[in-house]
Amino acid sequence: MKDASEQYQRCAREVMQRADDLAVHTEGSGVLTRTYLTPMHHAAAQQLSAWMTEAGMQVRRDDAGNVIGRYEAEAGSPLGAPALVTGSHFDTVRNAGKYDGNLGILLPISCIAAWHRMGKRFPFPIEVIGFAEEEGVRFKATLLGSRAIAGTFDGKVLANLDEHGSSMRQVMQEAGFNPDRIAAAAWRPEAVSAFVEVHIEQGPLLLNENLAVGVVTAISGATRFMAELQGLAGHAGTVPMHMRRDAAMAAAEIGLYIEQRCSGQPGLVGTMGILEVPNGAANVVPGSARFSIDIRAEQDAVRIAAVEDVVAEIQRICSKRDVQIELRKTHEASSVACADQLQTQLAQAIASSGLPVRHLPSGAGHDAMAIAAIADVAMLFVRCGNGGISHHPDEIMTEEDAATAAQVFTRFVENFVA
Ligand code: HGY
Ligand code: MN
Ligand code: MN
Repeated sequence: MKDASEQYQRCAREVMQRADDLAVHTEGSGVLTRTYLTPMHHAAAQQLSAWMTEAGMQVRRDDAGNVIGRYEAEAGSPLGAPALVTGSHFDTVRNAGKYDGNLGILLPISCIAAWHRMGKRFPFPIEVIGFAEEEGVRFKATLLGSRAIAGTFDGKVLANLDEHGSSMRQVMQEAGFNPDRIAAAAWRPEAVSAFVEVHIEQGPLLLNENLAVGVVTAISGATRFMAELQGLAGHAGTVPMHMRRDAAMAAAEIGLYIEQRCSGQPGLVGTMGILEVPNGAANVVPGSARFSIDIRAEQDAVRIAAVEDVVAEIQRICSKRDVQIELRKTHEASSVACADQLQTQLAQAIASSGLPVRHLPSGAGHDAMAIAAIADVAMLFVRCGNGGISHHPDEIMTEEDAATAAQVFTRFVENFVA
């Protein structure tokens, strides 16, 4: 037991140090921002690839930019046996925390490095995937890496432009990837026995209940839009209020409706994360505005009803204010239930580590949602500190909880039954 706990402590130290090491690959000075296929994103991919190689894995990249490490099965295992797959994303939101996504790649790499040092292998191969893009920040398209693996990548997004006017296709080609080969990069369902993702909770529940880890029951579905409003600019001092076609006020009224419509129903949330007046000025009535909408719920019917009401109200507000709107859906993912038999195995791994077992839903979206198209999925949540804050530089976790997660992940793999 002592040796094992030393193994987990060593793993945890390595994970925490590497989270810091990976955070230096950022576009922002003094903040962590790493968006899809930037030079910093490539540097992070190189670093992950090096750590995977050190851990005894064969490493490859697919044409979506995913970094994939394979830890072969023990000698004598049947050739072509399906793999236990794990991983998470290494892109980030703007001004992000260090652990969202990255933990789910670093922790399995360090556990495999320990097994490699011990010469320990399993009767099945293990694949660790660093998904290249999950957040949808640069090209307003999400889960690109996991959709490519799942065979659900929508080629239409290749035409999406970033803020500099570069298309995803162009950026991929400049990076040496062939977007027309993404479809061929999709994995066959029979190649995967299960997918388990380790991820920080990004919320306060485990912290409030003083629990280090939890088993995810389901991942909330989400619907996201970008909206461009076009009213009429005018002089702030001379245009009477009743004659205005103020795009910012239309956006504000819409935002307040979203807040009101998404309040009061457990698990339903609505967010206007982007709200901008392009080239605004204090003495000009805003002629244009743009904003995002993100609506989520554990039950798809609840989310779909809220989305329908919000879209209808947007049309009413814009027509009342004589403001034109272009509303573009940028993301839609149904809620995904985690496989019961994998939840049971994670729960057993937690219980056998002497810890209470807590099941909880995920309000955040994850790569597991996309991989669910080809395999049973499960998620192990790890406690966040600072009130559970995430998508923020104050996102924290402890080395002790990383050691606990390493122990639970190890026990899960050691006892894994497909
Ligand atoms: O938005 C999400 O839920 C995830 O962090 N991409
Ligand atoms: Mn995130
Ligand atoms: Mn994430």
